[in-house]
Amino acid sequence: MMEDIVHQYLRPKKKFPHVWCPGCGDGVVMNSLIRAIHSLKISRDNIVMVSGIGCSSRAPVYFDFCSLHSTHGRALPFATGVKLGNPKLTVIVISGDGDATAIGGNHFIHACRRNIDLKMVLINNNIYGMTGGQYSPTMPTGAYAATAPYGNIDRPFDICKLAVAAGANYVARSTAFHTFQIEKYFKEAIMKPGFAVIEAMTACPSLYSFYNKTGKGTDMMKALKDRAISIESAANMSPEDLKEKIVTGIFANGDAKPYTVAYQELMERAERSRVDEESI
Ligand SMILES: Cc1ncc(C[n+]2csc(CCOP(=O)(O)OP(=O)(O)O)c2C)c(N)n1
Ligand code: SF4
Repeated sequence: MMEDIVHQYLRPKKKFPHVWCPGCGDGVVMNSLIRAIHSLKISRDNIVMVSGIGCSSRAPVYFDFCSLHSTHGRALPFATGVKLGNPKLTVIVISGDGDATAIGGNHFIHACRRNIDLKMVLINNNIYGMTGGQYSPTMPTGAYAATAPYGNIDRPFDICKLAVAAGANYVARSTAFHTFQIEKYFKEAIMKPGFAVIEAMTACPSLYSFYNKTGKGTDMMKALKDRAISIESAANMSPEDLKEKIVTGIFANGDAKPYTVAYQELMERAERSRVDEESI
C-alpha cells in the first residue's frame, strides 16, 4: 500500500470538504505533486503555491504551504512577484487550461519567454469546469461544450509545443493516470532552474463527460491510459494515427539563463554604475 503522505500536507480543519466532484482528476494530480515535494524534502515554509480561479485552481487552498489563491488568469504575475521578491522560495503555480491559456495565455507565453523561475502545473481537462463547461483553448475540434452545442470549430493549442516555442527550460506532459511518471516530472521540474511547465492531462467526468458522453471518472481514467503514447513512439507515427493520442514525455530540458539570475545580475550592474557615478 502507498504510504499516506498527502494527509500530512492538508489543511483538514480549515478547508474541507473540497469542491472536486467524485472521479475528478485534480486530486490525483495533486497527490503526485505532494509526493514529489515530500521526496525532495523541501520545507513547506519555503514553498509558495499560487493559483488563479477554477476547479484546479482551488488546490492551493487545501495544502498547508504559503498559498496565494489569486484572480482568474493572473497566477503567473502574482507568482512572478513572489519569486522576484524572494528568489530562494520554490514557487509552484497551479492552473487550469482555461486559466493558463485563455485569459492567462499572454502571461503564459511571456513567462516561458522570460524563463522565469516558476514551476507550473497546468491541469488540462479540455474544458472550463468551474463555470459550467464552456470550451477552452485546448478543447479538441468537434467536441461539445455549453458554448459549443453544435461542436467546437476551433483548433486546440498544443500546450507543450507552445511552451517549447516560447522558450521554457523544462516542458513535459503526462496524465492523471500515470501517477509515477508525472511525479518524476514534478521532481525534475522543481529541481530545474528556469520556467518549468508540466501539462497534466486529466478528466472532468461531470461536465466534459456530460457534453461528450465520455463516461464516468473511471472510464475517463482508462481513456487517459489507452490514449497515452510516448514521445519516442509518436515520432514514427503519422498525424492521422496520432489524432486521438496523448503524447507524453519530456519536450524540453534546456539550460537557458533563468530570469531570476538575469535580474540579479542587472541589479548588481545597476548598483556598480551608481557607485561609479557617485565617486566621480
Ligand atoms: C476575470 C474573470 N473572468 C472569468 C471568471 C469566471 N471563471 C472562473 S473559473 C473559469 C474557468 C475555469 O476553467 P479552467 O481554468 O480550465 O479550470 P477548471 O475549472 O477546468 O479546473 C472562469 C471563466 C472569473 N472568475 N474572473
Ligand atoms: S466540474 Fe469537472 S474539473 Fe471541476 S471538480 Fe468537477 S469533475 Fe473536476
